[in-house]
Amino acid sequence: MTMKLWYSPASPFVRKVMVFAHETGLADSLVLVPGDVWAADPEINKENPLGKVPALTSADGVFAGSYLCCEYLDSLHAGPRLIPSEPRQRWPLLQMHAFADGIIEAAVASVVEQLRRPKEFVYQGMLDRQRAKIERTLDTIGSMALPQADLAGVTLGCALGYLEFRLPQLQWRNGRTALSQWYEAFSARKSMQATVPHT
Ligand SMILES: N[C@@H](CCC(=O)N[C@@H](CS)C(=O)NCC(=O)O)C(=O)O
Repeated sequence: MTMKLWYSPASPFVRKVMVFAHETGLADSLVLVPGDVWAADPEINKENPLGKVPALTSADGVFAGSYLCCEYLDSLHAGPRLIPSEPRQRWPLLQMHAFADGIIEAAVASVVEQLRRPKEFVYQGMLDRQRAKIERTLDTIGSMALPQADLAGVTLGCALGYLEFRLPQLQWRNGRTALSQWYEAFSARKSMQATVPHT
């Protein structure tokens, strides 16, 4: 059974779904459909009214947003769940996922502010606010148990990869040795190597 993944090569949320698909052995079931979310009338709007990538068009319907896409993919494979249901595993994992996902949100907001707005409308106060969120959350994550290759690990890997790709000036690794070592190991995984972002 193939599914359509509405896709953009630079989107960290799309990468999250693709890495998740690799980790669950489902990558070959995905057909990547470029979704130009910044075009005037993108095709994607017909299937995802939010006009955002990622969205997954499947036999069971269209799933919008990276979390739901991953949750759906997790229901399709026979291996260990990457989003476990057992409460002692589930809640810490979802807490880490929320922090890592929030870093992606803040980073994407900064990039949109810088790349999509006319220069005269770029608001430095907004950029500073997003940067502070990213710094605080990285420090919080650094004090937590770092994840395995589950939903939380996949999301954290994509978040850190996106910071390096789009916001290298943040130098997120400075003073964060353990997190940096975790990322080195995680980004060497096949799933991450197969999904390196590009413009
Ligand atoms: N919460 C969503 C966020 C998705 C998102 O913001 N995608 C961006 C690309 S990285 C997008 O499509 N932006 C277009 C827009 O906001 O109109 C998710 O987890 O997938």
